[in-house]
Amino acid sequence: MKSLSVLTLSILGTVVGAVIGVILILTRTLPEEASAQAGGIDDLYSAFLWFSGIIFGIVTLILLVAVIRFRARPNDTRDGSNLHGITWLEIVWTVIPFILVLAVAFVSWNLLNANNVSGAAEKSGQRIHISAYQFGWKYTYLNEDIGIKDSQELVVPVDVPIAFDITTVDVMHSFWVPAWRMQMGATPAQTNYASATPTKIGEFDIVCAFLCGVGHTQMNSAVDSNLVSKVKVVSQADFDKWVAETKSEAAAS
Ligand SMILES: [Cu+2]
Repeated sequence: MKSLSVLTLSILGTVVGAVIGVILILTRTLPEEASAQAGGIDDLYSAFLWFSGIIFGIVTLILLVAVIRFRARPNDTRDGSNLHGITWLEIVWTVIPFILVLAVAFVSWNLLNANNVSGAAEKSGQRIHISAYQFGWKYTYLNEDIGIKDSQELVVPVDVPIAFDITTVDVMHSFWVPAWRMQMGATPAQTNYASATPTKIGEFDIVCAFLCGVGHTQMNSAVDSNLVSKVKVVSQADFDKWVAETKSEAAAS
């Protein structure tokens, strides 16, 4: 026990933590990946989990050994030694976390940038405006050839980049499609932007991720009794059909 140095403990902690990280990654539960951007987000999430596991391992191991090894023995009523600042140690424990946080910010920024397909959507995809309200969502299709206004339903073609702009008519909401790993806040008096390229045909949940009032849970399509519908990802042919039908319905009413 006496021969255990901080370095040995750190190496041991790294090994233990790496194993904990792998267990966390293997046992994590995430929704299915249904957009071109989801894979990158999940990989980054795994990397952070693994890294957190390592830090957890090092800290916990050193803590445990310190508690056991330096505990007060029975009848030992002396005060502990009075330590003043150790400058080099304080610099180390400030600089290391600072570098780690910067690194996390840098890789996250890079990935979010790479995941931004707004430019491609403007050129050859769909542009959709989401208006959030207490308690639901309205969708307006901005491409001129579509022109659907205030739809209660979000239907999008598969494998097409989509640029969303998001506003709210009342309080803060947050538009979240977990399967796309896409979430964007709706902020009063401001327009926010998000984008995604759906890669799977099907219906996926839409969730409001900000507590926005008593009806907050009504903005979650995963709750069966709710009126809010899931996002429908369909083939281009089915999308064209839906657009034609919705337009003729609007014209008839
Ligand atoms: Cu909401």
